[in-house]
Amino acid sequence: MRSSIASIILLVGSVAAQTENTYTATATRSVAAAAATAKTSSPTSNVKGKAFDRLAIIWLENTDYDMASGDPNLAWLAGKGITLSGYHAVTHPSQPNYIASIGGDYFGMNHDDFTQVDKNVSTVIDLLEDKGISWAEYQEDMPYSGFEGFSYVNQQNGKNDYVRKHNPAVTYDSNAGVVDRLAVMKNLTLFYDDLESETLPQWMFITPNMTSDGHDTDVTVAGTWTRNFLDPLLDDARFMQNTLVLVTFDENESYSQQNRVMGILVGDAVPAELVGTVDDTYYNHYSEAATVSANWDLHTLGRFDVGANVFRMVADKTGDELRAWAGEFELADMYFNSSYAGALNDEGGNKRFPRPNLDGLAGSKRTVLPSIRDAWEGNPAPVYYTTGLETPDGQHPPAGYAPST
Ligand SMILES: *[C@@H]1O[C@H](CO)[C@@H](O)[C@H](O)[C@H]1NC(C)=O
Ligand SMILES: *[C@@H]1O[C@H](CO)[C@@H](O)[C@H](O)[C@H]1NC(C)=O
Ligand SMILES: *[C@@H]1O[C@H](CO)[C@@H](O)[C@H](O)[C@H]1NC(C)=O
Ligand SMILES: *[C@@H]1O[C@H](CO)[C@@H](O)[C@H](O)[C@H]1NC(C)=O
Ligand SMILES: *[C@H]1O[C@H](CO)[C@@H](O)[C@H](O)[C@H]1NC(C)=O
Repeated sequence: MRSSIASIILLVGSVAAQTENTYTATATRSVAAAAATAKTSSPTSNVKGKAFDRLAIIWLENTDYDMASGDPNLAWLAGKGITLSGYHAVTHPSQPNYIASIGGDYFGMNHDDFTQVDKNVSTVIDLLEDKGISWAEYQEDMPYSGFEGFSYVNQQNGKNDYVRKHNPAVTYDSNAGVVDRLAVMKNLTLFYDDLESETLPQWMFITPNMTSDGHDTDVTVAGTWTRNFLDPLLDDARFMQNTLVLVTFDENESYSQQNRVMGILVGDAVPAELVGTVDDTYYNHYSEAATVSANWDLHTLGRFDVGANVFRMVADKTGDELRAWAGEFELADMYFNSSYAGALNDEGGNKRFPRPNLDGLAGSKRTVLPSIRDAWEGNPAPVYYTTGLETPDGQHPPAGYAPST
């Protein structure tokens, strides 16, 4: 009996160990087969938040602030909500920005190459599930739910469509190693199915394809796509249920300038008196996780999410204090245009994952997720996270993490 339980556990262990790189087929017949059999699910929940009950995050690509705010469709959208004029990306190129937004760091990443982040690194997904908050990703033109491959091109014209580098959840093995998590990484077609059946989750990350998001095109295409997507939803009661929508960009296009991007908040969760206003508070991609933790009273990752400013309209309701950049280095001297060293940097330097800050966050309103504490307690890795909002960049790296070039 004992030995059969042990062998079942071993079997489960070996299946789980492969889950993160099983679903990669792109040949036409395999895609058809996978599309027919891939597990897809639409769990729902109704956990009340302090400022919103649903969050939809939409990321567009590579656009300077002035270009974004000058686009007529994005300007139209901004007029329906709050413009975030002090929102910053964290480095270049794309991929590290995406992984930072859910992981609280980019761990030195300086590339868009195929990456699997170690299983022991947690993300916002762990924070949400801990409190029973449903989530999903909607990745336009992902060939089937839970696809783990590097990319999938348009089958008619061979152009780029889906890319893994714009899918933050799948890049972390803590998500890709779990079948039930793969089942909620879906394509945009299934967004409309979930809308129709009123099974949209409470947290969702939406990535348009490489044409729609402006990556292979320009901000005019991205702005048009965004307006076409959101215009009907703004009046759709199946979507607007105390919903907040964040539209922003992964990074600025001009690498030689400060990596500031436009952010727009819309939705029926935006208080009427704030519609059409500009919020110039300092934010960065870590504010996305901070805002989610504040809204639903979640734990934290113990990384840069802890110090990041919570979006003001949410902070107004949660009591989180908004701070201005006050670091050793002037904000104007921070370009956030290159990466410090770290585990995911491919140019050398210190390869060690830093430990979440488990002991030095006095003054933080929230505590680190217990499972993160269990995983990292006693680990002698360096810690560079604080309760401050000031984050490093390649030219101002954390101690011990100077880039090697
Ligand atoms: C979307 O995903 C579903 C489920 O895996 C699949 O059946 C469908 O073919 C996909 N749609 C597109 C447009 O790729
Ligand atoms: C990208 O998505 C749009 C619709 O949002 C679609 O028209 C287009 O065919 C897709 N792919 C490419 C390569 O344009
Ligand atoms: C970042 O911006 C600074 C200031 O313009 C510039 O000197 C540096 O070369 C830029 N770094 C990269 C990697 O583009
Ligand atoms: C996380 O995994 C990496 C690689 O497997 C390992 O080097 C590191 O020690 C692990 N950290 C913890 C806290 O388990
Ligand atoms: C990115 O591009 C804009 C140009 O619109 C430039 O002003 C800015 O310095 C760069 N980053 C920012 C900060 O918008």
